[in-house]
Amino acid sequence: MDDSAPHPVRTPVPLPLREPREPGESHTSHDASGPGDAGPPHESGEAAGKEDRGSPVGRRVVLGMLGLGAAGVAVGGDIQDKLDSVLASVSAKDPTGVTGLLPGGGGFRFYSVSNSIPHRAESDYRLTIGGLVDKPVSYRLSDLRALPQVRMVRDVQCVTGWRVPHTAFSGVRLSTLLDAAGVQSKGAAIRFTCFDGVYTESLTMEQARRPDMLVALTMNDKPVTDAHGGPVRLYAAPMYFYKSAKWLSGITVTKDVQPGYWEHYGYDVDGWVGKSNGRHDDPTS
Ligand SMILES: Nc1nc2c(c(=O)[nH]1)N[C@H]1C(S)=C(S)[C@@H](COP(=O)(O)O)O[C@H]1N2
Ligand SMILES: [Mo]
Repeated sequence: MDDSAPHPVRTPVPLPLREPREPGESHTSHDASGPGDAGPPHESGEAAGKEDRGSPVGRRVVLGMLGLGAAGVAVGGDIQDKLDSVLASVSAKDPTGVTGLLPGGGGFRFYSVSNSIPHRAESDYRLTIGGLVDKPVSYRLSDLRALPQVRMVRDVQCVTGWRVPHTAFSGVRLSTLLDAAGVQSKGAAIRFTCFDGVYTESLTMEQARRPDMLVALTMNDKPVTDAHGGPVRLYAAPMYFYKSAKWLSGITVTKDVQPGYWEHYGYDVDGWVGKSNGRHDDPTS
């Protein structure tokens, strides 16, 4: 671990200024993670006032708890459920946002820019499609499950460097939902919103209509967990993983691209793996 590098989440403002990065990862020129420390203000007042914000205690708890989770892998069982509750308690203590290696997650790192792991019961979940469409609609999870499902296996690539090979996602093609909603001619982009109340993402209409853009209901053939953004997350296969908005709750057709959360901090709006953010990773699909 390289402790000499400034740790991105240990800052005096109540928001992660850039994505937390792996221990030891350097902070230099090809830094794709944003324009530096000039972060915009954070709307969630809840996290801001907490005394233990950014304290080392939070970090120790994260590591300790994740270690506990890793032990759980060996015995199998409801590891993901345990992990979700573990991460929930951890993130309550570290409102700058939590990242950690997910035990049993094959190398996935957990990210949430909100100070929690949002949970939505299946029966309460809704995905609304609106904006410049002829037929705005609100889908229940059961409605989404009843639509044609597509399964894809690709690598996942985060812009901070980590990559998880051969990850399966399945769900409904975004294009299927857009067709059903009837996109109006002036609708040229999509804005995604999330029930964490903070995160947003965007795609152009052309990108959104690609066959490898999914509204994902499963990840590695199990329902998307809370930690991974369940019950429904976006899976933008050919793009860096920040495009894959977790806890997806809204799809709004807009006239122009409205840059998403990380894009306000300098990430590329067109987040093609290997062709953006100054990176040269192998394509994921
Ligand atoms: N709602 C929401 N979606 C999000 C994020 C987030 O913080 N909040 N982080 C993004 C980033 S930067 C990454 S790398 C992936 C991480 O997904 P994972 O936690 O399933 O590994 O989610 C993306 N989608
Ligand atoms: Mo990321």
